[in-house]
Amino acid sequence: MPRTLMKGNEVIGAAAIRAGCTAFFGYPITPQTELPEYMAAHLPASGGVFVQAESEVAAINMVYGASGSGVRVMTSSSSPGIALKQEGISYIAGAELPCVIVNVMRGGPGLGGIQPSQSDYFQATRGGGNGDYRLLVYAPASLQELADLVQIAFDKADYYRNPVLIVADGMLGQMMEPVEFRDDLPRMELPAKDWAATGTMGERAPRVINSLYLKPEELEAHIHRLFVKYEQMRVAEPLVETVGLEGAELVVVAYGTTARIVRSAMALLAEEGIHIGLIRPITLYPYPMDVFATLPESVRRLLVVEMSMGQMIDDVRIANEGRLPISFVGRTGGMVPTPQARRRHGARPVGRRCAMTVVFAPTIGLQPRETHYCPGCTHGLIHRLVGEVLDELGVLGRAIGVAPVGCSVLAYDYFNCDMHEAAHGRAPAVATGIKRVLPDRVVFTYQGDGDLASIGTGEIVHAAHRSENITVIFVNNAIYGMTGGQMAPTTLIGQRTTTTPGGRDAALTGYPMRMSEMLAQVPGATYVERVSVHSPVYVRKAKKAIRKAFEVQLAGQGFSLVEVLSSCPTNWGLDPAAALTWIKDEMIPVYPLGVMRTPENPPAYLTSVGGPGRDGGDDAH
Ligand SMILES: Cc1ncc(C[n+]2csc(CCOP(=O)(O)OP(=O)(O)O)c2C)c(N)n1
Ligand code: SF4
Ligand SMILES: [Mg+2]
Repeated sequence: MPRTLMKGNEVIGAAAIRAGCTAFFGYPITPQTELPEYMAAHLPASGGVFVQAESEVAAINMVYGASGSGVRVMTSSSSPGIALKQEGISYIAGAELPCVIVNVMRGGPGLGGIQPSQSDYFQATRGGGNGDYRLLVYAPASLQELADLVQIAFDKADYYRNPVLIVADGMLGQMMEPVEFRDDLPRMELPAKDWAATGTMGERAPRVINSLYLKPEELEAHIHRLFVKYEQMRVAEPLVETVGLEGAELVVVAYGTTARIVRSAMALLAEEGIHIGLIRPITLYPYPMDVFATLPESVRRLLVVEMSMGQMIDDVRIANEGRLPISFVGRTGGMVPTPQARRRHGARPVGRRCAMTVVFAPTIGLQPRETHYCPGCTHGLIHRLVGEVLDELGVLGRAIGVAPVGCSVLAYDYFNCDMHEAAHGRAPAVATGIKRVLPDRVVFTYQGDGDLASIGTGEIVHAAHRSENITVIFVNNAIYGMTGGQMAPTTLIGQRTTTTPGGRDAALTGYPMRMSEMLAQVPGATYVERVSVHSPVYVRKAKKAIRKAFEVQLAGQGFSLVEVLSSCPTNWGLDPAAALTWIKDEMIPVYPLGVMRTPENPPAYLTSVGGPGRDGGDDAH
């Protein structure tokens, strides 16, 4: 095969397809989004299936279903998304299903940042979810190794009937290198998938894909069986690269991107006549313990280098068995060590902020900040409307907002009130917690369409059902803005996005979700209105609706939501003016504007379920 210059995330997709992967289920998250995008563009053409799931939880359970049906299947994500997948990974390991999972790691804990990190080592090597289980974990350091290991991973997964995890990081995912998809990779004799539940077709006894063993002695026997195979892995699978151990007094232990940086440092030191060695684990589980027992006499000290606060160091301690002193150098939070090991604590990631000229008086509902939103984006305008309403209602001091994960993730920088930052989709649950313990505060969420209508559908539906006395500002721009323009549940039929490159096709990806219409059916939803901000007259109407929603909360009447049709010129590929026209011409016909629920006119059917909302003031809960 010729060598091709490719990006890391795309290499993973191409290698998986070569390995016979016919199903991919994912959810957008930086810095791995190019991988699902690659699969969306290439997998269907090679006869496979691609589904952009509504969340990582759904994606990993789609993997469970496809793997249990006997096909080669893959999913990928980045740290917070892999955290969400842990329940499913534990079930997949328990049911002994093969699959390949990719974690393009970024900094944590929590939402963290999007820069490269290695701080999911514990999560990767200690199981990650509940129960006694292990994954085979590969940590490539180059795109060629990534291409090879992805293909090998599918064989290993089938051989051991176990998930195989590949950990990369944002740097490997984003970098470009020449890659050859090799035909001479070591292949394995693989067992038949005589356990797959594909339908008996009346020709065999039923099969069950399961991880439930109610009798403790049966569960123990099952786990013992799993551990026989982990023991086989422990003996057969450790992979390690060593460089320059002979004659070295200092040996560095590093994996993945960090090992590349150490190689550069070694070259720089060699120019000064200093010789150090490198141990680069390629499998993180099983850990290559044996290499530490056979180090040359010259070695006096080990130095562990990681992009974390020191997670692999525990395995090095176990492997070293107290023979040599161990030191540690680590950068964390997305900081990458340099070959010169120079610390540049002052350096900050470059954002998308740009200066704007103030042309009208600001509201005190917002803080005087430069905006990070793209030119022509209407997020900022919607912020202003909310800020003005909070000021005009005189509730700024007791307002508490909840920001989502999306382009408005930095909403806490703008609103001039207390703010919480929530996990992706969870803002209505966070708002519930706040409102229940501080019932006299004015609590609102500000959420995008991916956040509210995809990963967070459960939370918003249940907050409305409970008639939580909160106000939701739902910004529908028909796309995932922040992650670079993937399909959202609200994307229009025919609309091109990076995961629907041929235009959204209802037969494959379903129909645009009309959340306001859905939520207006919920008994506990007291006030629901859809507005737009594509021209000044509509902006005024939008402000009126936002004010009404907060008034409903202040009257203690329960759940209020205003859906605002908003622009994303950047990902729609339109200039700001054309984007506003697109809202009018394309979005409004699909998302008609208007009031769908008010406390004054509850629909007749609600009498049978006890009536909507409540009254009695804003401390009614
Ligand atoms: C658990 C988890 N999964 C995925 C992501 C990546 N992510 C960040 S923002 C976003 C989508 C945002 O789209 P939307 O809610 O429509 O807001 P917009 O950017 O369009 O305003 C996603 C998927 C994440 N941060 N956390
Ligand atoms: S990507 Fe889209 S939604 Fe995000 S700030 Fe830019 S224009 Fe606005
Ligand atoms: Mg959006």
